[in-house]
Amino acid sequence: MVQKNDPFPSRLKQPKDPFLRSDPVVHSRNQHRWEGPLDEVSLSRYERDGFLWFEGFFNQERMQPFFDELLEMAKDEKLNKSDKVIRDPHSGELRSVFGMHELSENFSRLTRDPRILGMVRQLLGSEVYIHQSRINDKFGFEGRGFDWHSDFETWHAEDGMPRMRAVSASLMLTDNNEFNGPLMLIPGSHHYFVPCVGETPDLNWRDSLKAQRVGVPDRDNLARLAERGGIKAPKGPAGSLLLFECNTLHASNKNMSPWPRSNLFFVYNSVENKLGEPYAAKRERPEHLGARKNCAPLTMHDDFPELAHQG
Ligand code: 6CS
Ligand code: FE
Repeated sequence: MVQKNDPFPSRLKQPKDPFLRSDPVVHSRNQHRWEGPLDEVSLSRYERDGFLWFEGFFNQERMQPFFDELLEMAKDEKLNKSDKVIRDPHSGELRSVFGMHELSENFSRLTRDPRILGMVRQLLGSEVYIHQSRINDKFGFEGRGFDWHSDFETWHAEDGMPRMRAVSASLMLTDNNEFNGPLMLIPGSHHYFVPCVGETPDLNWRDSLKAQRVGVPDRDNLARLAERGGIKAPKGPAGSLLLFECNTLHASNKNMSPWPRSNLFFVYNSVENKLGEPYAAKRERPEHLGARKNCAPLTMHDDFPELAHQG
């Protein structure tokens, strides 16, 4: 199942050492590098760390309707029966909802926000489309964590994403603080591809979205990368935004606080990096996990043109 000449071999029988990536981190070339909202300081920080944090990117009030819509969705019987909704096997609470931008016009518009889309196009150096969208929800006292992983490792192995040319925009729908299981990242880890041991089970996604078992780097390599880069957990109010490169290692803890932690993720992929055959899985995953049909380039949509340049 593992392909020959795969530039990013993973799900292997034997361990293989991590190696430096060959793909650029910022894909816009030459003078195009500066065509977009990000200045050189931000671009080089993104290259160095593999993520950018924007505290209070949107007003808190702007996020509330999205959180309310999520609570409505949680009650939607039909949606709940579909495999777009992932529930925690222990508590039965909502863990993830996939395909948000196709379920709701409001979320769809948000993916096309000019400021976000402008940055994403600048980083990926092309037109972009949504590869996957989801909300990861951690209810108070319950919401469980996510083990360390690179999203790209999964998207390459299980979805056939050819290169490292995607970026996740994570918008905080609730405050993220040190108690409610904020996302943790290893700065600089995106420079290395860490091949993982363990064959992909058939229909792996049915389990992996509840608790990931394959595609998790071994502890020695995690320790080495964390020793070098440290671990960061950006925290801030609802409306804050995290942009992170598809190969940046990340994880999160259980929510031990009474407060919910809901984060929205839009994964943007370059139109020049569309999915092929999975590199290390028997079959393709469903459309809501890795888009193959709905890959038209996104066009900007401004919800608040009258507020332009005022946040
Ligand atoms: O399998 C996936 O595509 C998803 N799973 C995890 C744990 N992170 C990224 C991605 O959304
Ligand atoms: Fe992830």
